[in-house]
Amino acid sequence: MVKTSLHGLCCLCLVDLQDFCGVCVSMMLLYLILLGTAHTASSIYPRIRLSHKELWQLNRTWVFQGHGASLQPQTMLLDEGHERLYVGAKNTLFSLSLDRVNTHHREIQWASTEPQIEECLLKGREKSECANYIKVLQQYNQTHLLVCGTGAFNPTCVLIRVGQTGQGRLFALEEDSIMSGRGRCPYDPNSPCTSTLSRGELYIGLYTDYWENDGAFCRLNNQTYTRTERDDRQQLNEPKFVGSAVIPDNDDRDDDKVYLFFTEREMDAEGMNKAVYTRVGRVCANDQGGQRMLVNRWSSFLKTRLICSVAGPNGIDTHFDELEDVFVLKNKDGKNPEIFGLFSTTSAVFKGYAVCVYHMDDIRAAFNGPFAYRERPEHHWTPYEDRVPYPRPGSCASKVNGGGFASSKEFPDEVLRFVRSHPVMYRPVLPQHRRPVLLQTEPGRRKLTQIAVDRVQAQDGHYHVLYIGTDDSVVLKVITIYNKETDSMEEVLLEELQVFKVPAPIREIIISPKRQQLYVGSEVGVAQVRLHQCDLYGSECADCCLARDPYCAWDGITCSRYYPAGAYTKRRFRRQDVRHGNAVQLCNGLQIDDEQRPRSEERLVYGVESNSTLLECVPRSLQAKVLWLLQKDGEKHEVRGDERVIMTPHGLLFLRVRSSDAGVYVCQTVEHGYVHTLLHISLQVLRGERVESAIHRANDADREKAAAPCHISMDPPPGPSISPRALVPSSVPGPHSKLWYKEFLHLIGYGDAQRVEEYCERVWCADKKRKKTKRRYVPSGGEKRGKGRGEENSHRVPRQTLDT
Ligand SMILES: *[C@@H]1O[C@H](CO)[C@@H](O)[C@H](O)[C@H]1NC(C)=O
Ligand SMILES: *[C@@H]1O[C@H](CO)[C@@H](O)[C@H](O)[C@H]1NC(C)=O
Ligand SMILES: *[C@@H]1O[C@H](CO)[C@@H](O)[C@H](O)[C@H]1NC(C)=O
Ligand SMILES: CC(=O)N[C@H]1CO[C@H](CO)[C@@H](O)[C@@H]1O
Repeated sequence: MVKTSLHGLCCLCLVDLQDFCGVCVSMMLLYLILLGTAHTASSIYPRIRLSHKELWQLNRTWVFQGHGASLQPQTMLLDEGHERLYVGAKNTLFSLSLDRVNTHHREIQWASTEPQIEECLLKGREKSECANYIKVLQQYNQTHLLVCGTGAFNPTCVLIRVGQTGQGRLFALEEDSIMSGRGRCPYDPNSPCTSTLSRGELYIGLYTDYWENDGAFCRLNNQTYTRTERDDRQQLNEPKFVGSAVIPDNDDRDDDKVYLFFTEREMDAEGMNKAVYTRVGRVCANDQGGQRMLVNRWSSFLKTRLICSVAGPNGIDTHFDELEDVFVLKNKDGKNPEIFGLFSTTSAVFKGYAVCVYHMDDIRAAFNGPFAYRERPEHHWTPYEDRVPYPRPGSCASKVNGGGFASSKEFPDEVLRFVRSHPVMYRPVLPQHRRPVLLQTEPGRRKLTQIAVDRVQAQDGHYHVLYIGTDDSVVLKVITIYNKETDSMEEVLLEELQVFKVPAPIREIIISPKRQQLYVGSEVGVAQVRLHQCDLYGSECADCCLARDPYCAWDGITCSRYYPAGAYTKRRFRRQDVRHGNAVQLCNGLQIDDEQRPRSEERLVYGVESNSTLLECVPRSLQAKVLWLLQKDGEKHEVRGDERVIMTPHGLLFLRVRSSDAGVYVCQTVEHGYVHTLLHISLQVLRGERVESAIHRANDADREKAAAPCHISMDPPPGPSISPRALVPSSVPGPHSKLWYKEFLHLIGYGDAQRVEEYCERVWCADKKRKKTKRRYVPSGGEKRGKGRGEENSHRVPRQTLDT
C-alpha cells in the first residue's frame, strides 16, 4: 500500500517546512489539475439549471419553513406507512405531509425547561446551546417514535404516539415515557451522532459525556447496554460518526451485522495523532458481550479502512479520507446493498470531493481477511500470521454458522482477548472500479455535504442517480457511467436545483423512490422536490435523448417519464439512450431535416451604428456549444468572434456594430454531435445621425406630450427578449416618450407598426416590470405566478438569463 498521499505531503510542509508551503501548495494545485484531466471527460455544467424561483413556478418544489424563524432541522425520518415525514428540530418535532410538506403539518413543542436552561447557562453555555435539539428520531414500533433531544446539555428521550384513529391523525408526546437520554443522545447540539433502530434495539454512535471525551458505539434495549470499550484508542480514536446500518449476511438472523461508518485519527508513533481515516466498523446484532471479560462490551467489534483515492501520475495517490456522508442503497433481499460514500480531502488548504461506491462482497472479504498486527505503535501494520483462535474473532454466535455457540457469553476467553487486542483488519476496502465515480477537484468550488441515491431502470440498463447536496442550497442530480473499454468514468450532471431561496448548507437528504420525491433539510427549512421533470428538456426527440436522464424517454410526442417495458405497454415506442445520448442515430428520421425546418424562431434586431448590440441566444442545455453562422449574399459562414464581436454566454455581442455587419445570423447548438438550429436573427444596422435626429424630434414631442405610463402586465412579454441596454442608446429619452420610435418606422420602412410598438414598449418597460415582478413574487404563498419555463416552446430562449 502506498502510504504517501498528496495531502500528507502538504501537511508535512505545513507543519515542518512552513517556508516551503507556498511551493507545496502550488505543486498541489498543478497536480490536481493533472488529476482532473486524467480522470474523465466530465462537464461541470449541468444540462439544466433551475433557480429556486423556477422550481416554484414549475410546481416542482414545496418548502416548509415552520414559523419563519430558522427551523434548524437536526434529523429527519421518513414514515411511508403513515405518509409522514418527521422532522426533529430545535425545541420542536414536526410531522409533515409527504404529499406536500407545507400543508397540514402537526407539531409538538418540546423545549428545555426553565430550570434546565438556567443550569445550562450556569455551566457557561450559550443561550442558543441550551435549547433542546432533537438528534435522535427512530421508528420504535408501529405506533411509537423514539425521540431524543439534547435538553440543554441534559439529554432526554421520549416516546411519541403516531398513526391514525377514526378521529384523525395521532401525534402526541407520551408524558409518562420521558426518560434520561444519557448514552442515547449527545449533550452538545453540534456533536456528531448516528443511530439506527432494529428489532426494538437502538444502535448509536455518539459521545456519551458532557465533555465529549467518550466516543462510543452502543446498543440499547430494554435490558442491556452494550458498547465499545471506554478509553480504548485502538477501538475508537476521536471518532466522527457518520452513518450506520443493519445488514444481514445470510438467512440466519443470528448472523446479522451492524455496520458503522465513521472517521477517526490513526494513531502513530509516540501517540501523536495525525492522519484522519475513514473506517467501516461492525458488530454482531446478537452480541451479548462476554461473561467474565468484556462484560456489556462488544465481543465482535472489528473495523477496517475505507479507501477512496485517485491514482495520479508518478504513482502518488490522492486520498479522500474525510467521510462527509454515507448512503446505503438497499437491494431486494437486503443483504447486498451498495454503499455510497461522499468524501473530502483532509487538507486544510484545499477541499476536493469524491464519491466512492463499495460492494458488500468487498467489505465482507476485508473482514474475513487477515487481522492487522503491529509490534509497537511506531511500527508498520503487518498481517497477523499466527494461529487465530476458534470461533474466528468477530463472528457471531449462531447455531448454524457460529460454531454452535448459543451466545457470545459462551465464547472462550482466548477469542475475546484476541478480538480486544486486534480490532483492525489488515486489508482496507477498495471502491468499485478502484476509483471514485465522481470527483470535484477544482479549487474554490462549492462544498458537498450530503448524498442520496436512486436506482433507476432505463432502456439500456440500471443507473444510479446521485443527489448531492451542497453548502449553498443546491442539489446536484448526477449520473455516472463506467466505460469498460477505457476504464474511465463519465459524469453527467443532469440538473442543478437550487432548493432554497437563500444559500444554506444542506444537512439532510431523504429520498422516497416510491413517491419519486426528495426531502431536503437545511437550517432554513425542509423542501420537497420531484426527482424529475422530463418535459423540461424540450419536446423533441433530440432534446430528450441528449438529456440522458434515465427517468425520461421520448414517447413520440413529448419527453416523458420512462417506465420499463411491461409496466407501460401502451406506448408504441420509447426512445432513450442514456449511455451515449446519441440523438443523431436515435432520432434519425423522426425529425424534419434541420435545413427544411419550417420555422426555427426568427427575430429582427436593430443596431445603431458604432454602438453595441447583443444578439441573444441562450440554449436550454448548458452543455451545448453555441455556433453562430452569418448568412449573407447566399453564402453561410461561421462567425468566429474577435475583439469587436464577442461570443458571450448570452449571445453574440457587437461592441461597435457596423453597417457591414447587417445580415441574417443563425444560432446553432452542437451537443454530442447533434446540431440544432435555435433561431435566425436578422440584424439591421441604423445610421447614427438618422437616429440622432429622430431622437431630437422625439424630445420636442416629449415636451409637448404628457408622460404616458408604462403598461405593466403580469404576463411575460411574448417573443424574444432583447437586451434593452444593447439597443437603446443612453441618450434616448426616458420611457415616457412614446413617439420617437414612430420615426423609426419611416426610417426603416417598416410597415408593422403594431409589432414595433410592442417591442419598444417592452424595451422601455422591461426594467420597471422586472422590479415589479420581483416584488410581487411571493415565495411561500405562491398565489401569484407567472408562466413557467416548462410551458414555453422548446426553442425559446429562457427569459431571465440576463438578470439572474
Ligand atoms: C402549478 O400549480 C398551479 C395550481 O395548482 C397551476 O395553476 C399551475 O398551472 C401549475 N403550473 C405548472 C407550471 O404546472
Ligand atoms: C410500541 O411500544 C410502546 C411502548 O413500549 C407500547 O406501549 C405499544 O403497545 C407498542 N406498540 C406496538 C404496536 O407494539
Ligand atoms: C422488553 O423486555 C421484555 C421482557 O423481557 C420483552 O418481552 C419485550 O419484548 C422487550 N421489548 C422490546 C421492545 O424489546
Ligand atoms: C444614437 C446614439 O446614441 N449613438 C451613440 C453611439 O455611441 C457613441 C459613442 O460610442 C455615441 O457618441 C453616440 O451618441
